[in-house]
Amino acid sequence: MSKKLLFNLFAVLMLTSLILSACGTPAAAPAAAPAASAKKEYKDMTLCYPQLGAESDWRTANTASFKETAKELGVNLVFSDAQQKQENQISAMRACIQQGVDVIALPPVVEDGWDAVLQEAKDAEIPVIIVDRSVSADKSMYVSHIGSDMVLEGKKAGEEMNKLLPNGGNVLEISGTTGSGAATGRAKGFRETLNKNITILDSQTGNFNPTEAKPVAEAFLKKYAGKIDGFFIHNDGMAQAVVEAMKSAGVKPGEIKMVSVDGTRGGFQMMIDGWVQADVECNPLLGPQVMEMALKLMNGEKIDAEVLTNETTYYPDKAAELLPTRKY
Ligand code: GYE
Repeated sequence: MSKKLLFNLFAVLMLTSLILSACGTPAAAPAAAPAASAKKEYKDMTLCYPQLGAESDWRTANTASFKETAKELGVNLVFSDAQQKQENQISAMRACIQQGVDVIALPPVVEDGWDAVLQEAKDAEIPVIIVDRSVSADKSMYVSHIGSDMVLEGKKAGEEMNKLLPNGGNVLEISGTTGSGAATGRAKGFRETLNKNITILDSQTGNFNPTEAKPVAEAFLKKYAGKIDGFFIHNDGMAQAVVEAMKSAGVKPGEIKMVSVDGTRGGFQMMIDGWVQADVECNPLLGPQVMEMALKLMNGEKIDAEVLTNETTYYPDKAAELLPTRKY
């Protein structure tokens, strides 16, 4: 071998080792491949859903949506029912953090009081998606909120009442759970939209629950007998309780106008029977969307910080035709 050839060979060897050391060891390249192929799938997901309770048909449909979707996709769902108590939701969340779930989806019963447990989830690096009602905690404490625009729902209800009582009148409100984003938002939007010639005579909570709303409705019908032109009821289940109370008090369908929220089958039936004149839709079927968001988070993908559900208002004219198509 000539001296020149030897020198050239040496130069090539040096250059190659230089390039290799600059790029890292050759073993580094194949090491990246398993990471890319380890994209998480639904079957790898453990999702915590500390449901707030079972107070309404809306809630039952919401629970079913999560359970059915999890089953279909093969997601391991850690489900619990807090029976409307925030402390139960918080302990369920803590158990999920302990267990090391992948994602927590939280439907908060009320808006305030979540900071500590949200911080604990953050410290454990478990992302939280707020579902349905909102929280008052800082936006940095959770990844996203998906649900309805409750203020908008209240505004829609106010517009319907304005149309139903063009000459003004007196209305009564039975609101949802005190301190919940759903009740606060609906009450706010309603007041912002209501015409000046309509007076809210009284407002009491029925906790989104028909059993609790019934005595409130009975007391209202007694106390304000002959003075009531309209009812704004924060959900269909409580509106059904109002119908029962009106029947007992001898009020005929449509004599007192009623605007309700949710758009459940019960709501559609009340429209068919002439008791409810407008039902503002609120969609509980959030399971598929939430699980899609959770999977994205598990794969390090970005998701929107606020996802609002698209909703409409239903009226008696189409109620009979639409009732068989309703899923909840
Ligand atoms: O309207 C009511 C339920 O938070 C939007 O909660 C939800 C409300 C819904 O109990 O029926």
